[in-house]
Amino acid sequence: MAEERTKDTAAAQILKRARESGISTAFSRAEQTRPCPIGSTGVCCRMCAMGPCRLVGKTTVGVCGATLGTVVARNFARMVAAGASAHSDHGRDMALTLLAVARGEAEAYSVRDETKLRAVAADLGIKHQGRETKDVAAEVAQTLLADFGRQSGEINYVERAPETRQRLWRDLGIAPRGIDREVVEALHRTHTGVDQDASSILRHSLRVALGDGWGGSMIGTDISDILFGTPGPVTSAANLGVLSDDEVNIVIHGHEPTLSEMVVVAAQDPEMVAYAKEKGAAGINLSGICCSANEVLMRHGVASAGNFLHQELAVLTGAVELMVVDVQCIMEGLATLADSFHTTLVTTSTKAHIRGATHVQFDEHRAYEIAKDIVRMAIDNFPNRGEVHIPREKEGLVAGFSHEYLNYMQGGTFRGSFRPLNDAIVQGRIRGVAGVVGCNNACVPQDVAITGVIEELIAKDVLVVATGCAAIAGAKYGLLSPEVWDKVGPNLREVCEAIGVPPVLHMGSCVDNSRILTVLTQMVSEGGLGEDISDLPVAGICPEWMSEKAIAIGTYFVASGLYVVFGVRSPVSGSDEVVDIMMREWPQEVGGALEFEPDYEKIVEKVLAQIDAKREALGLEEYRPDRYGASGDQPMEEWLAIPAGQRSPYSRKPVS
Ligand code: SF4
Ligand code: MSK
Repeated sequence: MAEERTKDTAAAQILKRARESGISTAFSRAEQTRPCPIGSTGVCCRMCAMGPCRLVGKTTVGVCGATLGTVVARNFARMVAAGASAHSDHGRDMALTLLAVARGEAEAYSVRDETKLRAVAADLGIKHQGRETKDVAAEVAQTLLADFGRQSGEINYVERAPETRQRLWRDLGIAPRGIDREVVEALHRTHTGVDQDASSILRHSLRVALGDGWGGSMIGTDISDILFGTPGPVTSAANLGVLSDDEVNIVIHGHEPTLSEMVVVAAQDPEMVAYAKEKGAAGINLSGICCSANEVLMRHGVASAGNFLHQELAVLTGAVELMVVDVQCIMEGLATLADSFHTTLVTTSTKAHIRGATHVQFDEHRAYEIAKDIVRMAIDNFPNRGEVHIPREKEGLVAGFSHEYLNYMQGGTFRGSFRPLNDAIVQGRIRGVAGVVGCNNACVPQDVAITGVIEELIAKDVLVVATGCAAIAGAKYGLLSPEVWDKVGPNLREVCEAIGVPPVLHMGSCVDNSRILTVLTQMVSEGGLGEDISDLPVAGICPEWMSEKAIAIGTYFVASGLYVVFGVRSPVSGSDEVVDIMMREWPQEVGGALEFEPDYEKIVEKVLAQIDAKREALGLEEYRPDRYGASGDQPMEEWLAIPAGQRSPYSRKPVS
């Protein structure tokens, strides 16, 4: 039954009601739709009209002679290219918005974090002292935009990586030239009759992915911070219980923060609140799904109604007046579902139309006006609300751990550093660090692997950083709340309490995985943990992945030197040659490996083995549980006492 496909009791209640009413959801459709056993292992090639060629049984090559290795590698490379395109197009839109702001063409926006703007300008070698903000912003936007169409040389942020890593990329010929160029070349190479050597195809997919992580995604994160503020810790809540039974519920879903930021402002506009009351509502309640949720959660404390598989469930409560979406991870099934309820589904991007939805074209030049129109549509829909079933489940959380804030937290404004974290790792108080990232997947029980991995790792003194839907999953079970201490190993607990951070750090949305790259780089430059990212006792995990973006993220972490393991199933299991390249050739070339393992307990074993092997290679003290454990002070609480709108990632004093 569909309700057995989740660990979440709120989801199970809604799914039971849906089943009894005969309404289909991704959960029930996943029961009926078995994944194609051929396509899911990567051995189906449909690159030309002599196929599709399915390389199964006695068929070991395609009509053109393409081998299993070539076919599987090509399919994988195309996943990386599609994922990188999604992140990078997001980054491009952010850069175009910054340029419009600098030119005075997008009045609703401004540069909210001038410190970050000038830090980015300095990184790019742009003179910023004594120059007006708008001029610096315009040059930063144009310089970063040039990285998309660059034909030769390297994208700018390659230079942010540790020097050893930069040299390695250059020696291997995988330093990305232009973000778009690498994607186009991936599509060219994988066209029929071009690159037909699995190693070569996969090496290029590393280059494409680097253009995402150190390019499009990093640009997306930096410019979001410049325009909307660099996050610092915020308290909030997650799960369907954040929906309100007496207010107008607007759910923001998708990825780009340009529209959602404006909806946040419009929903607080006294004119809109008064209008909602006129229509019989107690007010306006905003919440988010997926990464739009993460963006407004990190910056404004807007509650999250849930992760990827919660999008339909929110509508099924009957309490959502309007769901506004932009791009990525939006299920087409929402349109049909919304028809069965009073919910209005609003699409806003030129790139993402859904038949049956209401399209309101977003334009950053008229952003606030459009956001108000959307909020008004939601309010007008409130009187149409019928029966409502909102589960009570919601858990408190702390989110908003930008790299800047972590730096500040470990030493203040003048002595900010990663020294305390590095020292704790060197001493064995923190065993290592794991990134737990990525989606939900309707083919596996919702949240089981994500929360299982997080709980086992923090119990064994591994600090977890989380992004995307994995972060929301953790939040729904209280793993991002300061009350989680009874589940944390004594050594990790001591360090986290002393520094003042929870054991699971919510670092943002999918593009914000680039924040993890920045943290890793700073851990290297802080010293004591080797010369390169590949030396660190760190691993990446994507327990319930489903999107091509997740594959691109995993691949850029591998190319940056990490061991990365994905759950669910392997899209490359059809070729031993490809598996061998990812597990044996890549470690020799880039120091990272990519593995797929459906059993989350085995994932934990593999990650701990990897972390311990890195510790040993660094000559660090052997990790010994129960050696430490006395708790320290809790400076984060001091910070959280500052009212939300007055917090800065650079100071523990209120800013006006
Ligand atoms: Fe078949 Fe080769 Fe065409 Fe692929 S490219 S569909 S393997 S003939
Ligand atoms: S939203 S890519 S389901 S993490 Fe970024 Fe969640 Fe995966 Fe989409």
